[in-house]
Amino acid sequence: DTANHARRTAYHFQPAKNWQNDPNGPMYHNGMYHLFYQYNPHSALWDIGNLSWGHSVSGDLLNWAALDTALDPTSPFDANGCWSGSATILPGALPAILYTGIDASKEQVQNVAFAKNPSDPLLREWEKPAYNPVIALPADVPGDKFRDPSTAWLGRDGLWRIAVSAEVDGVASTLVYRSKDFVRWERNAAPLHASRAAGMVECPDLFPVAERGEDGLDTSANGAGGVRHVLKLSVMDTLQDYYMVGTYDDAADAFSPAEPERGDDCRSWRRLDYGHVYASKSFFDVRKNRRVLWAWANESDSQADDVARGWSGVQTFPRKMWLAKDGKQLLQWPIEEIETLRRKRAGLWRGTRLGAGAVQEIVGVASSQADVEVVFKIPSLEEAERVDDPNRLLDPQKLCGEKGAAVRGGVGPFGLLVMASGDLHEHTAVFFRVFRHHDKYKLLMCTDLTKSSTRAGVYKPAYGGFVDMDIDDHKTISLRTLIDHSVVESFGGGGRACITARVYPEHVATSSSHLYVFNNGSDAVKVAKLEAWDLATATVNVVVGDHHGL
Ligand code: DQQ
Repeated sequence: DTANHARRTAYHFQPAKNWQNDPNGPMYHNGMYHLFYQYNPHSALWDIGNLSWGHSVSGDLLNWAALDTALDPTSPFDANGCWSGSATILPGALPAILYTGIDASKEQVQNVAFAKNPSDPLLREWEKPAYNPVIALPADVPGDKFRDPSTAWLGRDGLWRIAVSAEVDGVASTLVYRSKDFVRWERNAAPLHASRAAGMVECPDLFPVAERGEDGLDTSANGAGGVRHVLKLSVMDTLQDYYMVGTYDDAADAFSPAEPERGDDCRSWRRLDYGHVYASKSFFDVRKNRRVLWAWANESDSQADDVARGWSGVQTFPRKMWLAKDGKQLLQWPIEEIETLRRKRAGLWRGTRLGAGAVQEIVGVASSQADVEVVFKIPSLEEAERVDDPNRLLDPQKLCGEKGAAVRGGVGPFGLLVMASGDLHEHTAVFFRVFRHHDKYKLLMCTDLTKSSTRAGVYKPAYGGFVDMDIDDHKTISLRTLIDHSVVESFGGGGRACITARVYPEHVATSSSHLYVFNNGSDAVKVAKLEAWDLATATVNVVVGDHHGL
């Protein structure tokens, strides 16, 4: 029906139909971007035994053409599923994939696959050598807890390394394997990371970042100085992705965290996104010298809805990722290619003042498919809400739940109302709020979904995170929000805090969506600048004759 059709995204990656989850093996090769993804070719639901690698190609990371599945569960070493993995481009421009197979006896093993014809620009066919698995299940790891090989990196000793997730003696571990030829792999005695507390971790990603500047680095870059590393882990317990910046020593294959005080339970590391994304994976884009991140954002309505729609799951919009000047946090930003989709523009340019209770519509853009950039100026922090008990500042999501967009504050809540019905009955609020504990200020960012849909049975939490910046120094806070039918993906403070949410408003069946800027604090704030663009519909795996869009 119309409401269901309206959920389909216009520029966030989706297959034409069916279930997708983790991004797999992203790479740039021979002038083409490749994205593989966990895919169930048979239905809109996840099916433990039926996962294939879907495969799409793109020249610009915006428009995608769907190819046949690259890997299917057809061999003894993956008969029960081709699970997540990564791509590495071997010397001689030979792309290789390492992935987890669920073998005929339902045990997790690591397999290799090579492009059958590396000069085929589309890399359509993949060969799974009969000598697989290349890494059998170790004796000290349970059969269902050994998976998700990372992209490989080369050490100075000329050996390839990969990280693989495993539970070893009840300890969540990120194992390192080394190989000379990509076929015979040997496990290091010491894991790269281990935590007794975290539960099973999945989809490890270890990658270098430059100490200065926004350029990305090849996954094997290290040593020369000016290089730090990031370890990203996905935690099954919370279904969240966490990361730590640090240094990686390839002589000992050891990772030293920049913030050891956060401990080894990665659930107290930094969050990649405070909304709901999981199983992220990055790759080095040599075409534009940047590191690009993909992540899966699942549906938050019901399985019956997924079946009725015929699809489930999207990928976040590709994000460029680099190290902030503080050397501790990553900055994330939508790749610049999105600007080519920008069409009609609307906005506020002349320093509009938003007094207490202001709600101002941004007329001229249809807010279901848009890109919004806004800069707020905070004239004074005088009225910031005082918090005496510092424990109240420990759980930002809880704070966003208690203090939603409708709860009056001092400095904030101010921000955007997106995907709003004309009567504001339905709206998704993306906003900031400043707290003060003694002489320290804390900047909270929230995406409040409680009013996002009038429908029952949809998960409508308020997501939140603190933006790690000195708000009293800057007195300025930026917000970028990408709106795409059922996705609201926001970047606060220049990409310091990201919140991705899925929304299912009902009004879209019968009317268009509106966009507002608001302030529900007692102190006025200023909109230094607000620009909003209608975005064109990209060609994302569409079946010819089935174009939807504006
Ligand atoms: N999804 C894959 C696994 C991975 C999990 C299976 C993470 O390989 O651990 O679809 O979402």
